[in-house]
Amino acid sequence: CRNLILILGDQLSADISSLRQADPEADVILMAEVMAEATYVPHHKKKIVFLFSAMRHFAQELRDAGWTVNYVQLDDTDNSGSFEGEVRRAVRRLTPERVVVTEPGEWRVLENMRHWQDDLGLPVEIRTDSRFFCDASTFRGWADGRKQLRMENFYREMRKSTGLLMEGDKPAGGKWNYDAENRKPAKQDLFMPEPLQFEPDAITQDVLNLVEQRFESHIGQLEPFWFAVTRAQAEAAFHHFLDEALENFGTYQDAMLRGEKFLYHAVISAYLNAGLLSPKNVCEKVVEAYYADNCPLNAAEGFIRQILGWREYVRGIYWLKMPGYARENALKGSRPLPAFYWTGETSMKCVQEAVGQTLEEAYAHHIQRLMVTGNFALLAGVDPVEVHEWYLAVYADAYEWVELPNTLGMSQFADGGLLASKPYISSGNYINKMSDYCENCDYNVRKKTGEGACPFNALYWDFLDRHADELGTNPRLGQPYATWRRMPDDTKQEYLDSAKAFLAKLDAGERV
Ligand code: DLZ
Repeated sequence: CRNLILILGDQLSADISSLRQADPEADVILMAEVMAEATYVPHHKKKIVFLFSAMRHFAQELRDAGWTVNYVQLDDTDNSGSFEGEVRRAVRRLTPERVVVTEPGEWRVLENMRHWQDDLGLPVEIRTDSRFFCDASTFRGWADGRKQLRMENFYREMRKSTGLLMEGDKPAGGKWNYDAENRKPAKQDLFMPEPLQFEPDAITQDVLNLVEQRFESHIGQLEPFWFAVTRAQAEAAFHHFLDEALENFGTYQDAMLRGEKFLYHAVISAYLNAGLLSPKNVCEKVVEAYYADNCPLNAAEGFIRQILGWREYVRGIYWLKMPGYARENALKGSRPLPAFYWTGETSMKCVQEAVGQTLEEAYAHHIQRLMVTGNFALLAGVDPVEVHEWYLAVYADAYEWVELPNTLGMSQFADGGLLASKPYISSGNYINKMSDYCENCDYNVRKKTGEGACPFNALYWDFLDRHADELGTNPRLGQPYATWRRMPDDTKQEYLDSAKAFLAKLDAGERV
């Protein structure tokens, strides 16, 4: 063939740049399920099923559109187990003039790809991924010479350059940010929407069987499996969100409720990140909904901020700072990740719920990730690399480019404040305010120290005390540090003793 076009598992978009100017008569597409990608962290079973099934459906759509697709299944006898091995085999088989690929989302894969041209002895063209609003070099241009790389500034630039939710040169409604309206707790509601769910078809059923056999040791519940696995299904799921949940998405985006895994969230991140949905398209649809009076501005702006602002910003940071970024550990976290992150076996109701639904669905929403599991790991001084690898493994939407800055930077403050202007920490009080977890917990959120007290309470003050050197002058922590300094010594000591006793139990592997 002329060009061998490699399409990776998170490039399932018909307009992917590797297919530009391609010719179905002369070019061959290669897609491969490979063990290296399925195991570089032990991905959740549901995540692997989602991706393999979505890949197989995408290959089928390409064939229906007239393309020749060489699709390598995980259990094909000659499967070499890696991208490089599969490209090498395809080059032998098809003797192409050149290999074409869209840049991968992860630094690890790009590093490997850079050797292919020499190793294979033929041209390897790596193209920019045009599915994003902002490519790596544009981000670098924005970042150049700035002392601080704040998301808010980047986001405003992106609003101006795309015109999304802009009225002339002014933001819709006159303000850039409606976050203050987006922090309400929610109540249990019989009419809470659910994400649209899909029955597994024969292709998905095959993959379910494969994953059950080959990835037995990986965590996570395989069934019920209900994710969208095609673009059409993902679009239907997104339209369902527009109709049913967007209206309340903003107001309750930080709320948490027992047994409510999704609340008013869109639950489209796995689809977006695999390429089944287009970020540009979903943003345009939300802006349309706002101007058609189908949702309030705080919902539309909150949504746009996540996709146009935050998602693009973390990708920019990732490519700006890798590979060193993955090794940063500003607060020197060193504790192993507690075993309950893999089992959900803890008496802390909030953690039990967040981890429990993660094991079931390969999904938790951002406040569960940030203020429950992330908050706990940060307060307990867990090694940020272990925290990072956990998030990368367990969430269906997690690829390193998006997950690493979110975990290591935003959640664990391991980059020393590049992403976040303060660490995202809280005592039990915040969790109690935003959820109904605490009223159903074995621990007492109102009890500050000692037996039966919510562990987040003592851990919070212990964290601040432990990191006074690094964080004591942070202006955004002025208030808590002032409170801490004013506390009588014996009160302080009670907090520190309480935290110490809890961490000793944790380290001894006892149930906490
Ligand atoms: C995440 C993942 C998994 C589990 N398996 C595969 C695979 O077998 N084949 C594939 O092409 N892609 C897979 N992926 C997604 C890749 O890890 C992802 O494309 C790269 O890390 C670049 O972001």
